[in-house]
Amino acid sequence: MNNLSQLAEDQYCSLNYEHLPITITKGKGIYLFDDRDSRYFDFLSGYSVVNQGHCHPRLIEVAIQQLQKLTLCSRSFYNDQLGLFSEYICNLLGYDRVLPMNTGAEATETAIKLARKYAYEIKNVPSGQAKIVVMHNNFMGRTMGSISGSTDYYSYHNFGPLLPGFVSIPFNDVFAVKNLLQDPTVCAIIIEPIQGEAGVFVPDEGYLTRVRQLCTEAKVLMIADEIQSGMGRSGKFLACDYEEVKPDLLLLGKAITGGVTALSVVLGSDGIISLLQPGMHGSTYGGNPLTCAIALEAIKVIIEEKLAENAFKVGEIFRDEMAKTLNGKIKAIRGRGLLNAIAFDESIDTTHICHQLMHNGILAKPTRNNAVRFTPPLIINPEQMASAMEIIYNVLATK
Ligand code: IF1
Repeated sequence: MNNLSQLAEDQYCSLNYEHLPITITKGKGIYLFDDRDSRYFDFLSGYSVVNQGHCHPRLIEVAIQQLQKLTLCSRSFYNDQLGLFSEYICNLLGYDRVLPMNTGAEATETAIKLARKYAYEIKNVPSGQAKIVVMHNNFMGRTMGSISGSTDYYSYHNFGPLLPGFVSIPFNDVFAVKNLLQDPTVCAIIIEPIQGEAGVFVPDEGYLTRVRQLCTEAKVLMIADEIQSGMGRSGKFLACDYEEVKPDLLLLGKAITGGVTALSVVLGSDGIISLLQPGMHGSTYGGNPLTCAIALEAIKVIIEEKLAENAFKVGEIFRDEMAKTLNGKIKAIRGRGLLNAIAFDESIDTTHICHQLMHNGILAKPTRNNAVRFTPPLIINPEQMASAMEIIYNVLATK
């Protein structure tokens, strides 16, 4: 039955999303509630945004306090939150500077601009010839630079002319990286340490280390897009932490504010981030005091509540238990921490699976390559995961 808000959304809002037929009215912790007050396990987390759980009390409290003081004043002036946030995140992750934007795509665009500045002003690449290496099946966002590096037809089709200067290679292929980095016009490589939308692909052990070494040798910027895999989602604070690899530019977004406001950041050395001087880059909302106050608290929640550690532990339970259900329909269980996906045989309709899961109290969404992502908030405990897995098992067993 369509309710009034669904009808209004269908009639007046853009049609660029496929919905499950459900109207969400409330979120709390690992649960979402619909307009009939039915409760669901949220196994999407807003696409890995509410890692801290929906409406985490510490985040709501900080937001309320800041809302009553100052929400935004532009970066034409200092504000009393941006410096505190900047110092905290730079010291936490070992970078000199942070450039605040709003969406992940804006962080990607900022990284592309920094990479090209680096090419022409530091690496001496001839003007206009800078190349950026991207991965097949990447997802960097929906803006023109982001989709110009995409290999997904629906992401770039009929949006031309696209930005030139992107070369795509297979993910998890060291030789492809080695070969391409021989080209002196290559200035950067953008890589998701775990490919999320592609279907949750974890690279071979040592791959990130080799990419780091090759980038260092070729003076190419290693840019890690941890917008989805970061903030504890992978079972470490950053997915790069599994190999203790430090990228030259680190992109974060999504869960950096736990879903309360929008914030993305680009972290890097002073020498790179300072390539953008006044008048070269900016954003109306970038670095606003409301989102900085919330982000500072959101990161502290992940650390103090040991959410990455919990994701590591509960994620292992999920993969181990679901692997026991491996049957003809399930091709693979992939992931790290609580960034997991079940890949199905091509004969299985993953959209139908997600509808069945919804009717049984679990909200999840498909990824590319006929998989369903299972990404609950990182606060989920083993008992709650066991209850959710029983539902997933029963739905999959009947398919
Ligand atoms: C949609 C996907 C996930 C991202 C990575 C940058 C961005 C994203 C690794 C851009 C954003 C979102 C976008 C949203 C759905 C969701 C998504 F299915 F699109 F691919 F999570 F897998 N890098 N991913 O995952 O960040 O500009 O959205 O803040 O466009 O449908 P954004």
